[in-house]
Amino acid sequence: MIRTVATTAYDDQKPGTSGLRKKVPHFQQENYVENFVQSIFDSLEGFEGATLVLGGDGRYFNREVVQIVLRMAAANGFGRVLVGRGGLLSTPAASNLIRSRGAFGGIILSASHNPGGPTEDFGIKYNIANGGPAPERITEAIFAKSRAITEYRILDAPDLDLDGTGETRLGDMVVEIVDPVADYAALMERLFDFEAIRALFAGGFRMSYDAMHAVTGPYAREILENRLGAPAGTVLNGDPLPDFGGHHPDPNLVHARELYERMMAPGAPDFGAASDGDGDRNLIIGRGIFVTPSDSLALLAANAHLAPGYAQGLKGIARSMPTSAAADRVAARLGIPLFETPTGWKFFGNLLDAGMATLCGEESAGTGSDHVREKDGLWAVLLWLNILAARRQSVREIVEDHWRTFGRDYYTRHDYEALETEAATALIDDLRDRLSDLPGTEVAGLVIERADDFAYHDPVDASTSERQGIRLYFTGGARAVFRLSGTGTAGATLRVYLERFAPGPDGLDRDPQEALADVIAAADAIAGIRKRTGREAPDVIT
Ligand code: VG1
Ligand code: CO
Repeated sequence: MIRTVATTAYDDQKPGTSGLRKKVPHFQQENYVENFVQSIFDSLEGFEGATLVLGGDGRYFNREVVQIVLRMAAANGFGRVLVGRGGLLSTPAASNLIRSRGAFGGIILSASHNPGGPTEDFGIKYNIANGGPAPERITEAIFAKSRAITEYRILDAPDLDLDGTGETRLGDMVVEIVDPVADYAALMERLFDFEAIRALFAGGFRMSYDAMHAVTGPYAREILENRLGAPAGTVLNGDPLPDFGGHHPDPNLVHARELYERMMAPGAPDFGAASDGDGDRNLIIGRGIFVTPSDSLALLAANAHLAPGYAQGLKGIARSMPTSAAADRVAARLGIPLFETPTGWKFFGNLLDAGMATLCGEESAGTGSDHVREKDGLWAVLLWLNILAARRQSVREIVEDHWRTFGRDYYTRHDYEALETEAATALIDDLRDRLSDLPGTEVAGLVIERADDFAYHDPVDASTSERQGIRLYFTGGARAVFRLSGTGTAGATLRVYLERFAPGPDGLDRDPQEALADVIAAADAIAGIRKRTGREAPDVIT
């Protein structure tokens, strides 16, 4: 029986950089999930009888919300829901399923790299038919609906058993439980030279892949160990856990510390990698060398032709604005366009759909291509493996060769987490107010040449997105960018992105913090970070 339930609107269901993210107890408020899911459906048209893809990263509350979404999808008229076994789907695997099965859209349950557990984070995101995150036009409509909602529709039915595969029915709707890994692994086999990678492993190449007790464990075991012949034990922390073992499933030098130390120790494996909670980010570490995500994007672009899926070359490269200019140099060399977009994968969708870009990347350890419409952690790891198999050089040799060819973009990001929202907002607002006065200012030995607040004009649909980050360009080519995170769930997080280009051939092997010391000092002096936040140092440096 379909029930229409009266409900009261919440005023805080505004999707951020990547969906709605809140603490679990917040989501557990009466009808909070139902309101948001109904608001998604109410923002869409024409899904009667159509297919919805559903899955999440397995974090605490995933299973309960899967059951709610299933009953609501049935009550709202979907014809079929494809759900990953156990309610699991990595974000890129969900994107692939939406595309390959011609679904109307998908609901992905994840708070990505944020911790999980009864008092930690949860998230809900809607993806459209191209497999990508809903564009701002839709997320704004969802928010508007959520503020005015008065009722939702749900089917009265017991919970479904999600732990087998196959079809069942929920009212008039078919629920198809699929193996979350199979289609995704098949897609990877089409893009990469699995023969060559198998030969690499057979020759004694050693790798450590840290799945961080998050969703990629089963994917990595199947692809790396079963299909590519990497020795058992290559995948570490491979069982998804609702609380990620109590850690942050965030593949950076702070939260993937163990992997980092393993890769820096004597006798380290040849290659280290990790992914995040929902499987869309990647961390790449060679023996004794960390590859910054911005460099990784540039390197992948310069070498992508070595993988069968990209042998035809790239149409263009897109990167988020705070990502370093390393990829720009590769685009220039290849004679292809480079697009600079706001932070968040939703801005790449139009470029990918229009065939204007093939590779995309963000400084936050996200890289991907036109094979899906999300960033894709394992995809990046496999492209690296394909390149290593083709070039038969170490990660260090490949990175240093890249720097010699293109120069090096020294890069770091400093995060100040859980700040008082008012102080953080004031810091940004104040910078914005001073933008026109800043050029010509000298600080920490650097002179500001240009300052602006990034606005993006989408070349495909002509939409505009403003206030996407304050940029300061210094004479000599250094840059500092300031923006507030749109994924946090506690207070505000200030991100400060710092970079400087070194053309080489000398000075290519400095420590980034040291190479950027004056830019860091200038950023602090101009924005008054320490003074305004009361913090002496960033919480996370990547
Ligand atoms: C962060 C990253 C951004 C990424 C987003 C979602 O956003 O900076 O590059 O696209 O997370 O990634 P923000 O607004 O906190 O800076 V994920 O892996 O959390 O879906
Ligand atoms: Co993620």
